[in-house]
Amino acid sequence: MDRRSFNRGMLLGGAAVATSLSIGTEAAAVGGPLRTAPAGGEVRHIKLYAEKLDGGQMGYGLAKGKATVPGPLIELVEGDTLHIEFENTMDVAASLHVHGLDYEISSDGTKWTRSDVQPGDTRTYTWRTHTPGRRADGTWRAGSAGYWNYHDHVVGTEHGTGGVHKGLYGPVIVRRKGDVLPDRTHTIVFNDMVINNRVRFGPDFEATAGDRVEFVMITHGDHYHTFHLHGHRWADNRTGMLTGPDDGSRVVDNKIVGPGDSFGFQVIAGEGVGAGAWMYHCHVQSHADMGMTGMFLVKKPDGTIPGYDPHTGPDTHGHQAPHRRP
Ligand SMILES: [Cu+2]
Repeated sequence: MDRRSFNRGMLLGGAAVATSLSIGTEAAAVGGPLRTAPAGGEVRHIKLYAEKLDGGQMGYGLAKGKATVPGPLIELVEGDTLHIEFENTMDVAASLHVHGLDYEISSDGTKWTRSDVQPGDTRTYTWRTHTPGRRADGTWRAGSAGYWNYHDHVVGTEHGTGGVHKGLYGPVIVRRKGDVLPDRTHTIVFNDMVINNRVRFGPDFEATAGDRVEFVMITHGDHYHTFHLHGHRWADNRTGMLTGPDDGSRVVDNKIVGPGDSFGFQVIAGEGVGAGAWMYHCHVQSHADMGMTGMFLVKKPDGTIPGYDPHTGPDTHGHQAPHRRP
């Protein structure tokens, strides 16, 4: 199979439905060879649906009936072009607006530019990406690589305030050739005072010590937050990783974030600290106290987590059910 393919679920179809558009292959065994992003330049096509969900929520999905909050991870390599056939199955107009990538005004996803999509209609949005390089005038042009995000820009107000509030948002990763690929990627979205639109407490994420785990962190809504992860840290740069001993990027475990922001990083689960139920949370104290917190559950190879009882754990964590807010 070609390295650059849709993930197994999407290729096989049927019962297994992809929840992301991935450039990766099967996860490497722990301690296996490092996998890196190939060169870009492919032209790819996907379908994306906007759907109503239970409890008044809305979501994006790669197949009908499969919408999620957050929406599917869309992963590209610099040089790739993505055509997205977007179908609005809802009874209100909606759209798709992306940060960080190259798009013509016809793919802006706003009412102002008439690039919104009426109920039942379909529209193709095109996102392009580019590698870094020198302009003719000698200045340096940044590449598209980064941790970005997409969201609705139409529902509720002409800024998509209602759509974003109800769950129409998702992650985009553009990698650079040679970037290290993770074993898996998780998305954490601080949206107003909740995480991933759950009523109280964010989702828990599981890993085995030694896994290379990537987090994409996005912020929406009306508030500023500080994202904090226990026991792990990252470099405050494009990849979250230092390139070597002379890389002066600041290393942090806490980062100020505001609406529209997105960033990402990779950690080796439990590196130097071992397995455990490592909290992540907003570090604004009142926000944490209101439930803006979740767990990074790092298991030992035998599957156990020292000191963690899901039923009596700190702050009554342990529930896995998605509690969507009304
Ligand atoms: Cu907060």
